[in-house]
Amino acid sequence: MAAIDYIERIPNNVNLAENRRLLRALEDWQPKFLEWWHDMGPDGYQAKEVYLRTAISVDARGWAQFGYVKMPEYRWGIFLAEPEPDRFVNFGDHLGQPAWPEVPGEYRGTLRRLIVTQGDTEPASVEQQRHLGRTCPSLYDLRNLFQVNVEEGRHLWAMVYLLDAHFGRDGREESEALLQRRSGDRDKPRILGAFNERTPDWLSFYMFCYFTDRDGKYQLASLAESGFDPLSRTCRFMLTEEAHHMFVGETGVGRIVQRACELMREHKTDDVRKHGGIDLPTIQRYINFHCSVSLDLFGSEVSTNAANFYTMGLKGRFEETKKKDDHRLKDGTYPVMTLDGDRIVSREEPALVSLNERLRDDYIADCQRGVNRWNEVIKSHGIDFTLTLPHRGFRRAIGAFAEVKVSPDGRVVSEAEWDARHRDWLPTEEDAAYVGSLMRPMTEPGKMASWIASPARGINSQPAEFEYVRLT
Ligand code: BYC
Repeated sequence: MAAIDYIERIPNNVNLAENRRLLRALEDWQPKFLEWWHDMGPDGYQAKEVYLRTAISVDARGWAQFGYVKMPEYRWGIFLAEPEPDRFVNFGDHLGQPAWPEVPGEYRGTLRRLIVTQGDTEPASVEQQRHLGRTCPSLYDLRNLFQVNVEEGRHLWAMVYLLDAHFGRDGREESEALLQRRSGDRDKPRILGAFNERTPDWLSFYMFCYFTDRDGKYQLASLAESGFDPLSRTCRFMLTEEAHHMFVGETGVGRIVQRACELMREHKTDDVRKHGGIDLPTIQRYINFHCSVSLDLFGSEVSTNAANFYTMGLKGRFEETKKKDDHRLKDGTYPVMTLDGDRIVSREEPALVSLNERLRDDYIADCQRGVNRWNEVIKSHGIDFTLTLPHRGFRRAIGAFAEVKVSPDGRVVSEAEWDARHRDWLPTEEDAAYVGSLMRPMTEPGKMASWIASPARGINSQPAEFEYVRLT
């Protein structure tokens, strides 16, 4: 077999050619990554040409190149956002010190854990989505799925770069372990709950991109504030890609909502299932599920871990540097929703330990904005129905609400009420079976499955009938 030119093969702005030690580590890891991609990446399309964007630089005016690529030949690159000259640690005990180009020895373990937790989500999502290609609603959607998948692969590369470049042998072992855990596996599961759930159909996929990738946005934005400069720069560039994933989620759900509304108008009925659509109450139940799973990803409301990450200068708040306060948070408080018997109340907690909840608040406000846009679609069809986010206490497995049952409108309910009502609140087996029955591939260029409206515009301004994936 011809030798692979890794310097050519791995586009990068980290001087890979001059860092022989790192290059060797990545040369060793890359075939294992490809083996994992082959076994756990998109099923059935590895040999097809897909119209993908590839990151080739970090230039804000044009970092992406579009073209047909077979996924295993995708050029997974390593990019850090341009360094900010004279950057400082902007929060915590080291506030005002120069940002760290290397890992501070005393924080090595904590930092490694954060990077591994972030890195673990990336291959997990590819595993969760690997079978979806076979039931794509259009070539446009198929291409978007694969774009998301290859970029999650690139985000894994980004974290592996940090581990290999800055954590020596431990880092290399963690890089291998990232390829060994498996989403949903009983013996070697992925680290965080949401990444062990199934993504059985395309409605779930869009919900995942909307809700779970948005957790990615908020976690990456907090890590982008890190005093460890390579992590900050890596996350800043990852955020530019993350935006497309959330776009796929928001417009995907939006197009399903739109199609439901069109069918409701056309057939003068709420029962769009008869006409091959996905009804709004089912969409609401999927929202309830995916939002609650994603809310768990922020950790406990009151967390000493979060306080430590902040005090150490490793993980900041969303838009930390824009906030006008002391950036140490030793004295302030923050209102946290919690339980008081069977009532949900707001309680002032020390600001430092409340950082997970604060980030969750930023996230919920962002989630609501997209839901408002879906509701505009419903309203524009003259339909009286409002999609809502479930209460933050609904169906939680992590934090203060994990012990109780909370309704989507925020009441602590009895086991009996939960048992009687949860089928109204969460996707049922019938919902899953019905949505599953719609999952038949539509691969004619420009055509859409019955349950989803066409996108407003093509990728990279391509026309509607563009052949995003060449199947022959
Ligand atoms: N599932 O004080 P606590 C993305 C653990 S998504 C399972 O409550 P902490 C993406 C926790 O690890 C973004 N375990 O929470 C999206 C801890 O364990 P240890 C991913 C959980 O530590 C779509 C214990 O419970 N990035 O990029 O303050 C596609 C008590 O912890 C969960 C990150 O998450 C859970 N949901 O915060 C592709 C950023 N929640 O240490 C990609 C890095 C908590 O006692 N991670 N636990 O053994 C972090 O910042 C923090 O680890 C967390 C948890 C925010 C996740």
